Amino acid sequence: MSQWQEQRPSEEFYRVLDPDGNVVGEVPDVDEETLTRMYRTMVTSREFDEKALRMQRRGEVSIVARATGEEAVSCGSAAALEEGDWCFPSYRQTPAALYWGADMARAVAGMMGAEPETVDEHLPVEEEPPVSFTPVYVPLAVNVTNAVGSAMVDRFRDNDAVTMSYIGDGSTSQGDFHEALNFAGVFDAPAVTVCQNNQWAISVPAHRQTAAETFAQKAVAHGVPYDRVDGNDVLAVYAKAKEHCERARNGEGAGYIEAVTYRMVEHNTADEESVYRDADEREYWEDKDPIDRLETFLLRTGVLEEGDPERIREEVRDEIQDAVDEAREVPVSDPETMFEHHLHEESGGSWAQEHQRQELRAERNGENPFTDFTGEGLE
Ligand SMILES: Cc1ncc(C[n+]2csc(CCOP(=O)(O)OP(=O)(O)O)c2C)c(N)n1
Repeated sequence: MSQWQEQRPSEEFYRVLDPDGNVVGEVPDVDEETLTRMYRTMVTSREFDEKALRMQRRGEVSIVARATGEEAVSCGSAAALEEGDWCFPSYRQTPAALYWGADMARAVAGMMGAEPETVDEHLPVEEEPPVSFTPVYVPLAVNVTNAVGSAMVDRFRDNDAVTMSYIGDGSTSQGDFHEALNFAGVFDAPAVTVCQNNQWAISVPAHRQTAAETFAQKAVAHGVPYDRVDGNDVLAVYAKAKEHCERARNGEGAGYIEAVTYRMVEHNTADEESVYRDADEREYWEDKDPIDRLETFLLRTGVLEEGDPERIREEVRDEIQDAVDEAREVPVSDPETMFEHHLHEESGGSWAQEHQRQELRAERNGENPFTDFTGEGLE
């Protein structure tokens, strides 16, 4: 018996395609090439997740947080960005990075534990993506404060760049999120914040996360214009993200989107979802799969032809396999590099850091790692 039953969100949100792929709203002005790129990105992300999971099960990767079922949110919103813009992702925005051409082999090498320096040395960047991505943020909500600060820099410099950041439903309970949105509202920062409401924050369902009716309402208090969209409808996400980006680019200030989607898999590979949620929930959401929805639309409109989906899936599987093969060639980083580039490095490191370094050295020398370290000599 699950501890919680998710309460289905109201469907009072902006939608272009219904779950069966029928057009029920205004189709945004997107050319065929972009539509195909969105589709391919979402398929790539899904296949990438599957591959990463298999690598995790084999012990090649320590932990994986998949975007499965949520691909339309970050793909549709990132597609609204333009060259020169900024993206501050959290850990579930693989599709945003893939849309803008992130190098897969470099990403896999990082997941396999290679330090950035090792990755740079063995898989140097060949071409920077036209949109700048910060590294993935794990401490929740700090990416939103950082994004708003970065957006202000562009404003002060009269750059017309837009900065987009992502936050989960649970993370909107963090103070940083409110500080960021408040600042963005007051100072008209060209920052668009996307709340990827996937119904769960690990084991806490959305309805236990807030007493507000929707996560979109959280923007009201901060005076930031907002929209609530069907997060499994990539065209709806794109259309609203485009509007918010254009407003921000024209100096009209910040924007906020709540995209309602569903985490179709576990929180990450260290989680066991059956402990806290019922299996039938997933069936309900599987019918709303964002990839199937776009695929139906593209086949009906002739953007994709019979056989294209299978061909694309095969192509991306090969691409992913090539990237994994490349990443496997990257040598293991020296474990001691984890102590480098810390804030206190110049003063010799903190006592705790130095202690850990000594323990690691002892262990690697086959000695007792539980050293009796006094910290003498440290400032
Ligand atoms: C500041 C901070 N507190 C706690 C955590 C531990 N933590 C990692 S993910 C997570 C849940 C996040 O849920 P949500 O924001 O809904 O995003 P989702 O994982 O569902 O995409 C928590 C509490 C963290 N990473 N950072």
